[in-house]
Parts: sequence; structure tokens; C-alpha cells
Amino acid sequence: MAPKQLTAQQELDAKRNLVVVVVGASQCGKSSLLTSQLFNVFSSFYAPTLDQVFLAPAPASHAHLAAVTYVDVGAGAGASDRFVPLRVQGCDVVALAFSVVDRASLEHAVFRYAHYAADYRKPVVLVGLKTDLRGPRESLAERTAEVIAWEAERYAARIGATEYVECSAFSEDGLADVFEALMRAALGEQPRFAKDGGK
Ligand SMILES: Nc1nc2c(ncn2[C@@H]2O[C@H](COP(=O)(O)OP(=O)(O)O)[C@@H](O)[C@H]2O)c(=O)[nH]1
Ligand SMILES: [Mg+2]
Repeated sequence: MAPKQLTAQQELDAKRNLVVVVVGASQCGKSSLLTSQLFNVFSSFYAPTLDQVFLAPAPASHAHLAAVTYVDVGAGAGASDRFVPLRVQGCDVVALAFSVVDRASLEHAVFRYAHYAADYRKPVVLVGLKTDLRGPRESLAERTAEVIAWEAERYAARIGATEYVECSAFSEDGLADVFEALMRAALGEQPRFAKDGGK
């Protein structure tokens, strides 16, 4: 089969190895996001992770890219966030991750990590995780901990994220969309939200 004809921009991109950095609160589901997408594996055990790097083929939607490096900057086992600024500085896009059933993890992501992306002028995609855990809740505490999509979109707009996307590493719902959104943001494709557009 003849090689696919690429646009001039795609030819340039084809030589690039994009770097995606995943940051967010401990146990919000960062490592599971990557292992589900890259290795098709989901484990219900929590193993703390600290600064793990994976080199993988690009998602099908951006198959012309040479490769993608994913950096899982875990805050595992109470470790400090000392790797975060270094990793963000060297990346093409920040995946700002939180769990949609843990409002505190959204606030953690937005108030603790979003500024690194702003400091180094990196595009951000806000990524909601564990969507399979949404559903009828017994207690008021559980119900108020849940984050619905439009709330997350407001936060995404406030921090100037290019998109809000959500998925489940467990059911794989929305998983491919998350990785496509990361590629779009890394390549500077049109942001959906203007900065402060959610006010
Ligand atoms: N039900 C469900 N559990 C998840 C999902 N993603 C992660 N988990 C669980 O949440 C816990 C923390 O996940 P992990 O990926 O290690 O979080 P990290 O600390 O952010 O890397 C583990 O017990 C995972 O099995 C998901 O999409 N659905
Ligand atoms: Mg981890």
C-alpha cells in the first residue's frame, strides 16, 4: 500500500515525539488511565507510583506522529510534588486529572497543579476519571462529592484548558477520546474554551 499523503504540517509533526504529562491528586486514577489505554489492563489494586515514563505509538487519530511519551507524575504515598514543575516544563501538554466522584480531587488539580501549566505556557486538558462510579448514591456526602460534566467544564474554562473530557479506565468509556483531545491540545489545535470564558 502506498504511504498516506501527509499535509506539510503533518510531515513536520511526524518527526515529533509528543510528551504528555499526567498530574493530579493521589489515587484519582492517573496510572489506571495510562495502563488501560496503553496496555489494555485494569487493576483494582492501588500501587503508589512516582514519575513513571511510557513510550507508546500515537493514538489512531494521530497515527502520523512518530511516538508519544506519557509521564505519570504520581504523587504516590504522600511523596512531594518536586517532579511536577520539571516534568511540566518539558512537556507538550498537561493532562490535569481528577476523579469525577471526588470533588476534592478536582479542587486539588485546579488549585495545586494548574498554575504549573500556566507558568510554563503549556496547554492543559482537564480530564475527569472514574466515570463508571457515578450513579445513585446513598449518602449526602457521596452525592455532593460527585462532579457533573458542566461543573468541570466551568473549571476548564476558568483555567484556560483547551477541553474538558472524561472517561473510565475500568469500562473504557470515553478513553480513546481523552487521548485524542490530548493530541489536539499538544499540536495546538483550536481551543474550545477561551481563557476566563466560563465566568
Ligand atoms: N471503578 C474505577 N476505579 C478506578 C478507575 N481508575 C482507577 N481506579 C481505581 O482507583 C485506585 C487508584 O487508581 P490509580 O490509577 O492507582 O491512581 P493514581 O494514584 O492517580 O495513579 C485504584 O484502586 C484503581 O483501581 C476507574 O476508571 N474506575
Ligand atoms: Mg499512580
